[in-house]
Amino acid sequence: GRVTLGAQAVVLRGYALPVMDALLAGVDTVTAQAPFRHMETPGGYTMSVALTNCGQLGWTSDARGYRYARIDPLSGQPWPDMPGAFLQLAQAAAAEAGFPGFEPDACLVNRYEPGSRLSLHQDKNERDYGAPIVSVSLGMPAMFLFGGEQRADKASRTPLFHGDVVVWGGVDRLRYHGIMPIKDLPHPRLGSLRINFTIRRAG
Ligand code: MD5
Ligand code: FE
Repeated sequence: GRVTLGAQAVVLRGYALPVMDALLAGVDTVTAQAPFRHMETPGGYTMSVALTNCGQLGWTSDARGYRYARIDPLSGQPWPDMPGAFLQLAQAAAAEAGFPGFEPDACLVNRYEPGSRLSLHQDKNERDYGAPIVSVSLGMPAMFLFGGEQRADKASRTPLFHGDVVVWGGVDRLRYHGIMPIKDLPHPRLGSLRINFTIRRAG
């Protein structure tokens, strides 16, 4: 099924399920080379979500700010390659949602434990807002908050489940969004974890 979040934002329910084994193998390959870690925010907090990246560019945060970088600050090495299954799924989902020709160069992988949350924010570190962002949810469910272009705009709530893919672009690309604190509803395959990866064109 398809759930409309905005004029150019759509949830494709269960779209990733047919390739789930390849996606989970991809997460394992990436995290073996670039482990999940809790980054510091410029404001001095430690993020409750742990993250890593794959692809040419990786999103990082530290006391100096948020940015995309070619080198993993933990290993001093380039981020792992983006698994082919991530790229193929993202390009198919983007085309399905009206964004043909998506050429991503970055993938941010988030790991949530019970209680982890992501407060309302905009994704503004990418160079070109013309490209969509494709998000893939694995494991425990989450309540996604989707607001407007101003932080104070009222946010709607949509649950995201294992295998759901969401595509955002165009007029919805700069809307505030976040994830409510995750409830402990263990998943048969991932246990008490939620993993979300977002495939982007950052550079
Ligand atoms: C997550 N991740 O589930 C969330 C939501 C992030 C992030 O927000 O920045 O890693 S994925 C939904 C998302 C991603 C990018 C843009 C928009 C939504 N959006 O414009 O609404 O870990
Ligand atoms: Fe975001």
